[in-house]
Amino acid sequence: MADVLTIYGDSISGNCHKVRFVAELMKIPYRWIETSVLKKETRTPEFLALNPAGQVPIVTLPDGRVLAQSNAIMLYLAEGSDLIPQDAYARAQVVQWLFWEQYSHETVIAVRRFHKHYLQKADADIDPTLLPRGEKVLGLMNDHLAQRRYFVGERLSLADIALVAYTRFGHEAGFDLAKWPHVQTWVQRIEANLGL
Ligand SMILES: N[C@@H](CCC(=O)N[C@@H](CS)C(=O)NCC(=O)O)C(=O)O
Repeated sequence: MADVLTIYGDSISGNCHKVRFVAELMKIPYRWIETSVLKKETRTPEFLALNPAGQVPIVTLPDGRVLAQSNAIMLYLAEGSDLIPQDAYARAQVVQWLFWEQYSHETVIAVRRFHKHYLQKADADIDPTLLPRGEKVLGLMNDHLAQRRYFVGERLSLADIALVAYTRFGHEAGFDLAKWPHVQTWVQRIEANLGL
């Protein structure tokens, strides 16, 4: 057992970046154990004993307890901070975006990025629905951000961190963010907030 938070993460994974971003914003000391998906390090018996789902990120707490799912980990680490609004409605709006990110955004942008950029597949060999679905996702975000600086309220929240994790790599998924200028400006703003 370590005496600090341990993050098992893959450096190429936006889901894993989310956890690191929040640990750093919260100034939580942590150690990072690089766990490569491409090298199948999420499939070893040791890793599967920690997360039977065979996915990163996971964290182990100093007392040995394990937590999986990037957005659940962010919620745990950010508990009590301004990254989670106190107002019940605003807080639920953040959670609304976290669910949308996992169901509608990550499953499109992150998946297309993985196939195009990391598996180096030709466009013709990638699920053809991902491109129009990604354009729809980015269009929805662009509309939302037209009059707003952040996804919820007037300040950085977990909604922005979850959504920026893969949006900032949109070009690697084949999406030129210049087509969605409010998204592009917001990505720059959130990256500045995160010190990137
Ligand atoms: N919903 C999960 C998704 C985790 C996920 O898809 N992790 C990928 C890396 S980004 C992974 O470990 N893939 C290996 C696999 O599924 O076999 C989360 O948000 O943490």
